[in-house]
Amino acid sequence: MRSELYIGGRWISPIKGGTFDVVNPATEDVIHKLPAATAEDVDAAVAAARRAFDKDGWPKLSGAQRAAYLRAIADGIRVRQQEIARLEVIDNGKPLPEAAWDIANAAGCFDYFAGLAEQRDNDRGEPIKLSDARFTSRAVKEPIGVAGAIIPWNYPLLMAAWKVAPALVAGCTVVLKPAELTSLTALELAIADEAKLPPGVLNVVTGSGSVAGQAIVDHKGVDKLAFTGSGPVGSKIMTAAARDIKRVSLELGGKSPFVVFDDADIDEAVEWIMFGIFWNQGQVCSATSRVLVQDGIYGELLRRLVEETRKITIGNGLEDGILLGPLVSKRQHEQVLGAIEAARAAGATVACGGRRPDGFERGYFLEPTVLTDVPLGSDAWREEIFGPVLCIRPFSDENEAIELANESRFGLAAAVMSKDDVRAERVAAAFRAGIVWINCSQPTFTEAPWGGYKESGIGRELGYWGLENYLETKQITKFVTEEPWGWYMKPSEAAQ
Ligand code: TAP
Repeated sequence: MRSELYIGGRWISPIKGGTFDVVNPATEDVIHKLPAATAEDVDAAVAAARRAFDKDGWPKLSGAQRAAYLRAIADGIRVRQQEIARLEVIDNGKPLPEAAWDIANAAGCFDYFAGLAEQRDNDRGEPIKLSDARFTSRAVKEPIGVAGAIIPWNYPLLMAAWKVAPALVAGCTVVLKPAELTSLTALELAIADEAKLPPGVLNVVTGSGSVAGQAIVDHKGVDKLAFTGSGPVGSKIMTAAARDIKRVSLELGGKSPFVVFDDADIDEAVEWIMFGIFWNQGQVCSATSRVLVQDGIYGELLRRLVEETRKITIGNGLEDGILLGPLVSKRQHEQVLGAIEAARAAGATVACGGRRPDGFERGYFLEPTVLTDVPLGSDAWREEIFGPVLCIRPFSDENEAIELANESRFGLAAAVMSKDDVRAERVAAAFRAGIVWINCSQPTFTEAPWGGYKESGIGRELGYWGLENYLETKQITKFVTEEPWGWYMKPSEAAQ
């Protein structure tokens, strides 16, 4: 396990020398200590990133040259996939197969953006048809500059990859701050070192959001902020960015609906519903945590859902056959239990789960939970719980389902299940959400845009849209005629 900051291509101790504990959420043991960066360390990281961008030529490399570095990073991750996945488990708590999936996807993300880098070499800019034939014009894309990437704890390495890979391909340099709760694998991204990435192109600073994160947000040398996390911190970041007109992209939370019509296959629906809320212990921004089921199948579907939910194996993510690990931290565990209690007090019924499982005195474990009779005005129905807690209720017709689905300040994702494709497409079109799934929930592809409507964020990650997050648009206009310009207007022309 790494124990230093990665700045300017070197491993260094923080200037003021503080540390914070790394806790295994399955055992509550302190397993490591990491450096708590302060504003001085962030300053050094930004200076290194600025040098790499302004002087050392990272933005001037060809796409193919940058792609070679990204592919080397992807290979480096793959070579150590199992080892990194185990680090993710002891840091975040997720089951090992899920962690292995994340790490493979992180490597795939570097590969995918390497491909986009190569394609960009053929891009000479988009020609613009002007109304005046004496000029030609084209729009070219250029890197924004130094990107500050601030990421959460639910998909530690994968979230880092989603930001670092497109930023590097764009020609930006990066200062990355992982969440204090899960910094181990982000430091492993310094595989970049073995990939001979030029110094300063990627810098990783560990530390708290309020100190290290805030220092990145406030730093004049940072041109772009890319953030994933909670709405309140996203809002703070956007407010701070407004001071020096920093570019901002935000991927925030959600309370995503899953509408199941009564022509759906019940077993299939149950499987996707469970995947949509219990994967990663429900700590997923796009989790379909509000399920709406048409009344013809509501009773039977709920019965099957509770039956299957009770079968979920809970335990330390390193053990075989575990489907649900602990929540990430004591605070998160308390918050999710608190949200369940508040739901109960508001009138909801706990159909299953809702408490610490028997036999788990240590570790932040929680039973997968299904809540029914959740009042529409309650926090449980409206706010993100970010845990394995599902709210389910019946609906009678399509209009009611759409209305209930869209009645939210969030708009990250939404899902619909029906054998009637015309109806499913109609509902998909009616959803006010950035990611819509038909007959499934949660499949995520590096090639497709990811991001939310309304308070779920601004901008899109992944795909070409993710690359655009790190690009400025420049118009280059050329005067192409031999005719004199004649900047003065003749009185007769001015009158026209
Ligand atoms: P946040 O506080 O939003 O943390 C996300 C990242 O922002 C972390 O790296 C955090 O650092 C950093 N941060 C915090 N305050 C900052 C500041 N003032 N300036 C710059 N960076 C700052 O989320 P959380 O506390 O981990 O989780 C709280 C809730 O957010 C969760 O319960 C969940 O609802 C939501 N959440 C959503 C997502 C997604 S994917 N949308 C992901 C995680 C959490 P430290 O953590 O090191 O302090």
